[in-house]
Amino acid sequence: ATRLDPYDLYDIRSQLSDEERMVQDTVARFTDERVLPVIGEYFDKGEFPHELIAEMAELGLLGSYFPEQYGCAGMNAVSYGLICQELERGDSGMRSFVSVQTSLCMYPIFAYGSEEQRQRWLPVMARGAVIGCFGLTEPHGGSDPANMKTRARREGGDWIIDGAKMWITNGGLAHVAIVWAQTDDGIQGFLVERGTQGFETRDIHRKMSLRASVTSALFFDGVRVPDANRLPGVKGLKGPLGCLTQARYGITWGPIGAAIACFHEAVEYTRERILFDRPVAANQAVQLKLADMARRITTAQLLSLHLGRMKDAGTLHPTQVSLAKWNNVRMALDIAREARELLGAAGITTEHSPIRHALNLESVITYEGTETVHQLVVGREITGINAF
Ligand code: TGC
Ligand code: FAD
Repeated sequence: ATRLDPYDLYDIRSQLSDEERMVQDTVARFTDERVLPVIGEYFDKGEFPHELIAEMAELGLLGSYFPEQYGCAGMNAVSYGLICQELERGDSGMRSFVSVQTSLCMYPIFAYGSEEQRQRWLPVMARGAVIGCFGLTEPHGGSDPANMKTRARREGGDWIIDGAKMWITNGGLAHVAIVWAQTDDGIQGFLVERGTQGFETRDIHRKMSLRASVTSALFFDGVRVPDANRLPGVKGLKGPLGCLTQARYGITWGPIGAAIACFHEAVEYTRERILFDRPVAANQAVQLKLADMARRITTAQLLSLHLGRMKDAGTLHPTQVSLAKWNNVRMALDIAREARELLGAAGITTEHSPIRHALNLESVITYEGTETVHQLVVGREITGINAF
């Protein structure tokens, strides 16, 4: 029998269209040639590789699934997933950048913005000329965004925003922040441009996770924005939660890439390292671990592909996204830790990827809804009882 691809045991690639395969190959090449040679160093320095933004834009990776009339590539949901997977095979920070720009910033403008807002922002954001950030989480607790303290009050034709947001990806880089604030009419979204008086950002340092990504706090002290900067199409928590469904869908794919990177290193390393006169991979105890990694990666791949087909068919339910976010991030975090262990001492430096991925995935399992939040969403669906 022919040998299977160890990183795609179910030949899931055969289920992709030619266009989807082309997207995957293009992003894979970008990761191999542009990200992998430098990312360990960026992680060590605690910096985001800014110079790659223009290249990602050139490849159509920013806002990939919005229509061409807004300067975007008009790709489907499965292609967006493959972009996330191949970027996160490089580093979760690269995928985070694209998740935030695409699903948390361009999506609300596309879905809830006016036609003028779409025309003004989407093409420049697709080009990477304008970077966005998404401010939902507040310092007192991110899991319960309904308890929002940031407020926007009407003053004539303007709005005055007061409050703070915490742990905001791209905050310090962003030209524009999508800020969710409580109003007399429920939660609403506002576009706040850098340089607006009373709006400050401060980057968060000493992170041991997502070091190659900018994470910041946002402060709003009497920030005045015109009503034209309010997203008119949505009111209530379903606005930001609707964006999260888009981003979380991509996050079901991303960690598959991180897991494949770790699995790959574990296989190579244990095949080559000779101990007790035989390759480490010749031991049953080691093969059990590698086989188990392959099992979990394959299951995650099938979940995400099925989810993507449902998203393209328009039948996706947010609870289905929660189940896959939970499963796939947990899968990747466990595999990264196990791969680190199989590399022995070599696994503790960023010369190899598993510890970097494991540290990054500690954020991924917390952001976009902690693992517990997603478990409780699934539990509520099953029982009909809200346990939050
Ligand atoms: P509930 O009050 O029942 O619902 C409010 C309204 O929202 C609707 N809805 C959703 N819509 C779309 N997608 C979803 N996932 C939705 N979940 C709920 C719902 O139908 C309702 O609509 P309506 O019309 O009836 O008003 O809210 P809930 O009880 O479902 O929410 C509770 C809970 C805990 C699930 C929710 O608050 C939650 O998800 N908390 C976690 C918050 C979170 O994930 N924050 C992430 C911040 S952004 C981030 O982390 C970016 S990291 C990016 C990166 O670097 O990659
Ligand atoms: P908390 O909500 O305080 O939770 C603390 C603990 O309590 C968790 O273990 C949680 O699971 C548990 N818990 C909470 N409620 C319950 C319950 N009912 N039952 C049992 N356990 C419970 N946010 C943004 O808005 N935009 C961003 O761009 C963004 N980027 C981020 C980037 C990074 C690197 C990180 C780490 C976070 C980012 N976040 C962002 C914030 C992220 O969404 C929050 O960290 C997350 O929602 C959890 O909120 P919290 O950290 O305040 O934890």
